[in-house]
Amino acid sequence: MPTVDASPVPFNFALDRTALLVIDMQRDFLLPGGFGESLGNDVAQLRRTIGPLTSLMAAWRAAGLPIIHTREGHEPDLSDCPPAKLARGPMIGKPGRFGRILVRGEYGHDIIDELQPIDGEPVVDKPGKGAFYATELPELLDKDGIESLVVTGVTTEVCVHTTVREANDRGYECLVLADCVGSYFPEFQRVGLQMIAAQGGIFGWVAESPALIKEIAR
Ligand code: TIU
Repeated sequence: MPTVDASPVPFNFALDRTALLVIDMQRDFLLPGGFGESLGNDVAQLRRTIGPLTSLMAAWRAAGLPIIHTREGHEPDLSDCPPAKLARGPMIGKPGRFGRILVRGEYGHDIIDELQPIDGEPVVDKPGKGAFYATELPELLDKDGIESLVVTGVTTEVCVHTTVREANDRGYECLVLADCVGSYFPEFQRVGLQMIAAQGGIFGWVAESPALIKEIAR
């Protein structure tokens, strides 16, 4: 069984029971001029994940292992956006530089060019922060007998954390890759990762992607 050097202890996983989750690597969050930047955020904090994720996805695909992508967003009529979310996110559905913000089918809602899914890789559209809520993800994982998740994407303390917490409560083991997750806020990145591995791995493990790539290439 492959073992990855990780915090708080090495992470062991079965290759045929592990999926790579790539969370919300969407133009709205990552592109200069997009929704994230329009809120005053520094997209460079997220864009540092693109290089490591490109390498990881290439290695993962070469090994024939499953990748599942997610996107946060809503139906064009926003019927799946709770009023409470809209009240604190009034930009949702409004025109942005890359189309209506966080609306399915818009250019900004889709995944950045560098990390586009290839044929056969599911893309899970989610109305919430967590990838398990109101999505087909549970069935996708069940179908393939997945027990462990390698979690990547943005943002560390929002959609990545929510998904890792949901996954924990459902019995999945989660390895979060520090260089493949990003937050607009360096402090949240640092503490968000600490929170995963604290207390003996209360939510899972944290590692760097080269340590994982080394294992799957063997
Ligand atoms: N994908 C994700 O994290 N959605 C967010 O809303 N992130 C923020 O940091 N706002």
